[in-house]
Amino acid sequence: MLGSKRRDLEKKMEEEGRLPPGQSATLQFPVLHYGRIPAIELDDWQLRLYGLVENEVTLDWETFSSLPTSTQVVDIHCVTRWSKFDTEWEGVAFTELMKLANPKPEAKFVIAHCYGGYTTNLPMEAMTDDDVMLAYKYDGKPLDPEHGFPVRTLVPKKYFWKSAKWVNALEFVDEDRLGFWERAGYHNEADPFKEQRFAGRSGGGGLW
Ligand SMILES: Nc1nc2c(c(=O)[nH]1)N[C@H]1C(S)=C(S)[C@@H](COP(=O)(O)O)O[C@H]1N2
Ligand SMILES: [Mo]
Repeated sequence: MLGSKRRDLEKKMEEEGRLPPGQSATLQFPVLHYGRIPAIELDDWQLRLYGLVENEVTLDWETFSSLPTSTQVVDIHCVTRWSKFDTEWEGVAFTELMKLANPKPEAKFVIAHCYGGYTTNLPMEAMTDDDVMLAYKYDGKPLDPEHGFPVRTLVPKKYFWKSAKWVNALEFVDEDRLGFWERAGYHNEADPFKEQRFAGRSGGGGLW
């Protein structure tokens, strides 16, 4: 049964230290976002790298999808308390894009901008981690529209709201600027293992 499969997985992940506090395992792939799913044509799609960079660049699909890719298997953790294990993604490493844009030394934060207006912010150190990518395949197939087609950021060490679906720009800035959920009171650092769900609160407490 699904229920016992789920619980067995959860137990195993807990034993392996892969289940963050306050999280439950899911075998599904829940869909969460604010607003509607944008309809994006590959012919119109663009990714802009701008702000404090030596080289401002705008990539079209053809150019972006010919960049070297990497594949990785990671666990993802949503602040609404589900964790999904061993998810497989393919895409372009953030560090690969840095080679094109060449951020200036003053660039300390990165703001991801999305079709539909969603934003999320992260420090450069978090973005340059070797598991951060602009993912365009999940489980060997193009992303589904509801999961961010054609491209999303993937920052697996943070709660999943920091992984921006339908991304269309990365802005490099010197001072931090809160994104959509961060302005609404979510924790700016968002480390699931420290249970950084909400600002001004280190533990899980309250709202959920
Ligand atoms: N553009 C955009 N990206 C987004 C969101 C959003 O509302 N808009 N929601 C975030 C949140 S809160 C979560 S939990 C994940 C959910 O990703 P999924 O629907 O692929 O599971 O997307 C994140 N990325
Ligand atoms: Mo979320």
